[in-house]
Amino acid sequence: MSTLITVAPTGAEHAKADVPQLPTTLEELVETARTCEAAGAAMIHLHIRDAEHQPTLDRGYLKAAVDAVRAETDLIIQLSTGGSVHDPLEQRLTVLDAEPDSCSLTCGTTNFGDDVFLNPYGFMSDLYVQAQEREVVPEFELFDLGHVAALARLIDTHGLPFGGIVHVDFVTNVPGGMPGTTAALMAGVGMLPREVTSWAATGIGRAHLPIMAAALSAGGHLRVGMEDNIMYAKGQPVQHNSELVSRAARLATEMQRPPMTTPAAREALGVKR
Ligand code: KMH
Ligand code: ZN
Repeated sequence: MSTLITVAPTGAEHAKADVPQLPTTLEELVETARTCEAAGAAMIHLHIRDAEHQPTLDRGYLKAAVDAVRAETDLIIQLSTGGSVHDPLEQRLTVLDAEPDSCSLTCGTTNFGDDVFLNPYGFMSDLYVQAQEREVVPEFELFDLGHVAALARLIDTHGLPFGGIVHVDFVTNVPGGMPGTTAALMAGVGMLPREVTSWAATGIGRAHLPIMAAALSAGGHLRVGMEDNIMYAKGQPVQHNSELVSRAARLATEMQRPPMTTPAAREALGVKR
């Protein structure tokens, strides 16, 4: 069994001024996408920044990024519908207008440090149905165990997502969400509804490596990237997202689960060709 490696290169939380190596311009994003694909990533989870390096959901910026990454790589392009904690729900739904292959769909509200990452059931439900209608494959982001129950409710209510596959990603160690421990991850995996076909995991900050090891050993897939973790090791900041992808690919290969190719990932996730 191979390993799907997703790179989340930017996120909405880190400031370019604090982390200059964060890819925020279109040129930096495309270069990052190319390098990470070569290092073993098959999917990219994108948050877009504007000319001032601030998070944006502006359709023009999103479409330009989708088009450029699509032109330059074979990566599955997943746009974040989570955006930043300040983005209004209505605008988060418009992300689908940029025609990504995949979109994130977080399955519940979470405390997010001192902020709240809002995901009321009505919003999740609208996003689920709109993704079905537009033939976009959702990746269900699970920040907490209650989110697993909400996912089951969405599937029961609306049927399977576009593509007929249910792929989830446990986002662990967000301050306010589930801890980045093997025990918490395994509790979540044990609760997954039977419709779930594959799962991945990421650990924010210092949970990055422990969660990677736990996921690899338990048959899960991986998400890595500077959205989740800006330290390669103690005292050693990440200089480029490809360092994180390369390490994930090396570990996965050693575990006899080499990186999944992009065509295999499209097949596995039910993404349109
Ligand atoms: N930036 C977080 C508030 C997602 O991409 O869907 C939400 C997030 C989840 O990153
Ligand atoms: Zn994200």
